[in-house]
Amino acid sequence: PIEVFRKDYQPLPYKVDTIELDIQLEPRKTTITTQMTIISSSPTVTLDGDRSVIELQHVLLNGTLLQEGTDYQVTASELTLLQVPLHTPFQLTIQVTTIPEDNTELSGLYQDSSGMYCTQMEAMGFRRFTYMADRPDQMATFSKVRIEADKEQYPVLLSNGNLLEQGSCNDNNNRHYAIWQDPFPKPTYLFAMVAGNLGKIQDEYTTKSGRRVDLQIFAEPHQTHLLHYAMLSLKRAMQWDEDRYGLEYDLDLYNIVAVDSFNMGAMENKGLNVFNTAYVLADPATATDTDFERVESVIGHEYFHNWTGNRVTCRDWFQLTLKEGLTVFRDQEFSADMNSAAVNRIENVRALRGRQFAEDAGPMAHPIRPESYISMDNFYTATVYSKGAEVIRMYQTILGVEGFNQGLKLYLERHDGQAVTCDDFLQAMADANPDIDLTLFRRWYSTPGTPVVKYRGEWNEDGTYQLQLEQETSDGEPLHIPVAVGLLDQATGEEVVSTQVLNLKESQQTFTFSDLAGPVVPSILRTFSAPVKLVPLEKDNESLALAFLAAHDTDGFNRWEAVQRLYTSLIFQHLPSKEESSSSSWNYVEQAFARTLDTCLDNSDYSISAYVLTLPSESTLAEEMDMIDPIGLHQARSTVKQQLARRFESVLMEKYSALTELLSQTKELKFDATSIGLRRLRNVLLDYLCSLTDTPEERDRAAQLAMNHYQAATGMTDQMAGLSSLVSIDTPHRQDALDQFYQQAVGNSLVLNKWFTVQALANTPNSLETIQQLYQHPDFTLKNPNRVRALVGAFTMNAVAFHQPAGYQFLGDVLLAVDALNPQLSSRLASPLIQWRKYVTGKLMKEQLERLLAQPKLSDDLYEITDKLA
Ligand code: BAL
Ligand code: ZN
Repeated sequence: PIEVFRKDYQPLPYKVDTIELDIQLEPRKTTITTQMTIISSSPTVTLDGDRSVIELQHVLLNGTLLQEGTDYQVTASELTLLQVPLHTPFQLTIQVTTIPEDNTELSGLYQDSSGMYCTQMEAMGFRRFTYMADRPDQMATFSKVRIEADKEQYPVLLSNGNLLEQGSCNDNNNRHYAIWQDPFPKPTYLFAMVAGNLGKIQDEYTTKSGRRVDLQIFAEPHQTHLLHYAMLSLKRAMQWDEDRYGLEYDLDLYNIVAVDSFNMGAMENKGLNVFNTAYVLADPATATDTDFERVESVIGHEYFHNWTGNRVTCRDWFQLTLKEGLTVFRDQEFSADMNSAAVNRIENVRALRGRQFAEDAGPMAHPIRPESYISMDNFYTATVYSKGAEVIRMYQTILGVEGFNQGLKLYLERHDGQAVTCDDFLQAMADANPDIDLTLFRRWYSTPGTPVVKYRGEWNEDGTYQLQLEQETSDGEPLHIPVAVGLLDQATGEEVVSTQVLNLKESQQTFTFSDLAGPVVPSILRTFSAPVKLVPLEKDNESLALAFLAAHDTDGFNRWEAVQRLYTSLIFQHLPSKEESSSSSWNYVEQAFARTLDTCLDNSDYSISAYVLTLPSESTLAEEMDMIDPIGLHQARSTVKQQLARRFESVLMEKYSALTELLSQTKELKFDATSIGLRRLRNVLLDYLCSLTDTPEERDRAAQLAMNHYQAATGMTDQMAGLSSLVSIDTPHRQDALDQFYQQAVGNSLVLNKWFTVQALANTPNSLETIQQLYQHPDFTLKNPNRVRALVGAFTMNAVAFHQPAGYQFLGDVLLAVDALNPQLSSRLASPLIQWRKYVTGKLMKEQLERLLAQPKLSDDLYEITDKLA
């Protein structure tokens, strides 16, 4: 495997100006003819092409057939033209053939399980389609894309841009063609084509400058009724980008296609987004509230890429966060505006801590702008995406919303139509805000690891409060960290200093607040103003301060955070290695829990209450431990959950019933923030109540409650909540419900995925056996990434099933099987193993990695992440 370094970037010595493609689709032999105009300052021109999937037929230069050996050479990954005209444009024609049916990597041109043809070119799929300069700084105009296929099997033929022409083929009446043209020059990774038997829904949107845009969303014909929420989300996203940033859509047509077999969530190809069905199909009967929220955010995300990604793209793949961090930030802001900002922030921080912090602490830790890669596919990570979005958010925190918006405007104006770098982004932000020094901020792009910020406060009788902040980073050098702080009066709980942003730029800095009437309690890192870990320098009164913040903080995020910290400390006291727990920890948790539960119906922040009542996830907790005992951690968390359930059983039941009553008042299932919040809260209460299963009577009660919840459910959210509780209880209802759910899932791949997942996550002693049986189920297939993630991905999150010798062995077996088909998928699934060093069972996990490394045919993707054993 070859490692590529950021420092080695070189511009191409030639430019491909225009590209014409002719694609003759046949499952066993598709022929692709490319004509391009090139101008070169070098006598040799090297194009990328993957000989394992494409077969070169011929090469013509200005119409003359070239000879292999004398005129060009082909290796496994390149085609080199040995003598081309210098400084004058020439025409190159290349014909290749490929077998889409055999392309199980789902990169390049492939066939989905329904038989539809589709493409996925990011990051380096185009070289699996034909020979080309397959890199993002090479932007060409795709002036003509002609797709030809069987008329009956593939009535819909799509590509980027505008449809110029379509019709029957003169020489064969069974075949038809379509010709597309994209006026915007683009890199190869944004090219797409689709051919299939598809249904669609359509609508239109008029931009604020009056452009009428036709909107079409395609799916398999029996799925089109599931596309309406995506359409609504698309129109909202178009409107929001105009309102918030003044950005309008730039073509007359916006197409989206839903594909069942897809490695990523979705893809922002210019004018033709391709979506994983999981992020576009949704209706109340088949999708949960979380699914609906994801559809809205991913539709938004891909739409927002049209400016941040497509109009201005990346110079090289090391700059991926330039478009991804920025676009995730934009989709987060969109979701916050459409729903609740506080809820959205909590959800995003939960996700960041659960995944990105672990990445930053593991062997694949990398800065948001990586320095090297073997397989770029391995760097579509939580670090590049989610931490990248946090870095963008910090610009906004430091510069203010107005300053940030000016910077973004300048960036897009200055670089429209270009492929640029993260440095160019920072420069635009700096130039638009000359009064603010961003010199040190640049280090966020090159520093891996999660910084730790430590604090200590001191109240002085002269009415001042001194807050001492220290930072620890992976390289020992300081970062520019915006720390949002407010102060609360210790006696009254009132906020006496509202949120201010402190610019922490040194290893240690002290900030002084004056004119205070009395002692204060600080609320630090409000709304999670930087992606850091916050810890007190003195632990003595930490719990007391957290309990105070849990009760009084005006910042909703930090109130939630304070309760999470209290839970964490209590759970850690229940680890097998700890001898005793302190009663004060329990008292603080009990008070915070009681207060939240008592008032949870008093205002409409139901989602916030739900999240405050939810214990931190095992992955978030694990992130705070030097050495992880996964089973001990699982048990400690379960113990605290049960203690809370037992202590508050009657109030939990009372609120559960009140929520049932409230929800039953609206006949129609609604998806606004309030209705989602009501369901979310009720399902958290259900989860607590169903954790009480120690005696046969308790088990019966829990099973009955879960079964009733499941059967009375009016939508998928409640159905899944009931079923999730039920599958972890030893009761005959369990299999009945699973069988019933399976019947309901027949014919709907996404619902069937849920059936697999709910069982893979079940908290039962024999869950591994169940999972292994499901792996043999006729509906299980390694060819559909969603199905694999639904079973195997979920399995790795089930501590009891996964963290045992047979569990590691099973994952090793699966990885070998998946790697032979789809390396992008195998390398993703392997990520739980690579954290082996932090686990008490690490030796066993490492053995599986060694086993993989000993395989002669391991993919580069899997090799890169497993080869970190030393
Ligand atoms: N560009 C890959 C998919 C996405 O992040 O939108
Ligand atoms: Zn993206």
